[in-house]
Amino acid sequence: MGTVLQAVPILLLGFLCQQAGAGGRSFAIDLDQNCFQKDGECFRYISGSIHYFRIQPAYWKDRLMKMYMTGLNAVQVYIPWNFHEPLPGVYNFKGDRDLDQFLDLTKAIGLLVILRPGPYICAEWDMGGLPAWLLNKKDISLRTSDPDYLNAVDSWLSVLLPKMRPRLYSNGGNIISVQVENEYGSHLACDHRYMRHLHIKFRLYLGVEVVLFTTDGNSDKELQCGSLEGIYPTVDFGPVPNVTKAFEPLRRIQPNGPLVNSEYYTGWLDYWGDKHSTSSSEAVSQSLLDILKTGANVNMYMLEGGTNFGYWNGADFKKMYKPVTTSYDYDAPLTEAGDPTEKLLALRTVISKFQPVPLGPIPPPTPKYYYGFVTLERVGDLLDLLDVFSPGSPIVTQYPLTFEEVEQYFGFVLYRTRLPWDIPIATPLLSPLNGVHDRAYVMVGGDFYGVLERDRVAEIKVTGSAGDCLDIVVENMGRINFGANFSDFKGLVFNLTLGTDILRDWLIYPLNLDTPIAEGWPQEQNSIEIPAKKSNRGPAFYSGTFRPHAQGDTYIKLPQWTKGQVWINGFNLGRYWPARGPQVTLYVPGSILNAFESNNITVLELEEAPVQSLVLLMDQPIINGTT
Ligand code: 6GJ
Repeated sequence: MGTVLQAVPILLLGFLCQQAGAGGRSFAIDLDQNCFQKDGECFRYISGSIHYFRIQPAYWKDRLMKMYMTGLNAVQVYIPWNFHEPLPGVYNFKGDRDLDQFLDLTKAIGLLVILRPGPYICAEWDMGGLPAWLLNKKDISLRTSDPDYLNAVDSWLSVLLPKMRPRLYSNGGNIISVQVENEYGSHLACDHRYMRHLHIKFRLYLGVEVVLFTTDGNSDKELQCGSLEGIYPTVDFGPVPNVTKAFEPLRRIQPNGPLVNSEYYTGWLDYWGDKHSTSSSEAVSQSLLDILKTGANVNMYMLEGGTNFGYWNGADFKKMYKPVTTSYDYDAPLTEAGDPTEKLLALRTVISKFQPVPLGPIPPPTPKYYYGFVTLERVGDLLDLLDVFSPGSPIVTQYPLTFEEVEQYFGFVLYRTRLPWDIPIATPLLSPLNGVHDRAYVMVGGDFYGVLERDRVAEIKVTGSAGDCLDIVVENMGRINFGANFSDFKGLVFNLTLGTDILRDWLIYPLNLDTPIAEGWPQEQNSIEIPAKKSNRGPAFYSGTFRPHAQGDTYIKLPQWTKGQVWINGFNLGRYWPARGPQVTLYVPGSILNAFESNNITVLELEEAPVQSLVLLMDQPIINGTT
């Protein structure tokens, strides 16, 4: 039985009202004075976005301190549902997912919090924060009143929101407002039953006092669809020539009350293969000045971007599939490594014209270390390591299944079949319906033939003999996080053909790379007999060790490598792809290193490794390389 849209009984609402304002603290909207009211006084927030899920916990305090010293009085915090509920009913709030620890730090430092729990958050994060296991129901209608979607949302909110209630400002905490959904006006469904359902749930768990708001692009159309009676509307826009004009659509639907720009873009995101995005300090400072002059409230998106560690990056669809890079530097005022920039100092000067900024210097950049070259040894082909990474028996199926159907949501899956007949002449292997999501590394008889790529390479020519293994390692490069086609299934989502015939009878191997590597593979495993290989092409593992003279941040560069994944001490740093750019180095937080001890580097190269398998640990980032 799906969720019936629940109406909160009037009695219950009455009870909730009695709870309002306990302790005399209040944060509310003053429609007469066009301001927020904090404890009865007009209050304007100057906030910045920071994503705890893109920064190692050891550095949370450092970043928040820098934000406080910049003169911000609030931080805006997204909560990615998929980061905390990796499987239905399985919750993780530990370690780098310890949301309570992060929020405690914001309060201890004296920052207010603008909370954005979604359930959808966009954020260039996999599937916009929605868990991929929702796609186990193939025809689910995400971000609508689809009962299966709402059931999962209700279950998640029943865990998350009660944790947030004691942290609300009126209950003695520092959360002053909570956003419902995210830019719903940009989602074609425009299903207000869904938004009303969320509104009821947020009120049920958070009470009637907390300020609830929506955020939408600053157009009448987006605000029309994205806003909802009873929830305060806000907009987002970056540097503009005329801020008053930019706020006009908001004023048309909200004539009174505080003006809010919930996402004032201080930079922009990067896609693999595009130029690194930058946004001038002058333009960003000027529009911030103009926004503050109007008396508006503002949140700078991003104050610090951070990193898409592991496989967490999202993607957009702009005429073609465009995955976001590992670095989420965003050309933000604090760099990916949390270092203050000239842009930060310029924004601090602007802020100081409107409210006192804390005395004293902004904490300086943390030291970056050059640990030098590390030689890696070839461990072996991925195809020779299935007993390590896919110990269970393969799934036998006539036609390919998606990642979601085999319940492997991130990383890689091997699809294996056998050539049905001799193909002495190079014959097209192709996905007629562009069904490789997202990149496929093709081997015949163990020899690497090349890559199929979504929206870019739909065909590759192969030869071989009947019975040869045709192995296709498919990589999930990140799920689309914005726009309409949301159910971004991964894997071979449509059949492949060889020549004109559909390939059948597949073995599917879900590949769990991260658990063995986190447990010390290959360095700490007993020696493994792996056949030597003459070629440096095709998916293969390399590993090495180094002994850093400090426990400080560094950047790993993989010169002449092509594309792959890199781990240090079992921590998945993310994707490297210097062959595509613009990102060339990956940020390595010092917190994952062990000074003066042996540290492990493990690399999965997917295409072609250099003859000399060296990597370099250097003290400078390169995220604007050639593309
Ligand atoms: C916001 O909408 C979103 O709310 N935004 C962006 N949207 C443009 C989508 C590109 C086609 S880019 C940066 C921000 C974040 O994604 C934010 O979560």
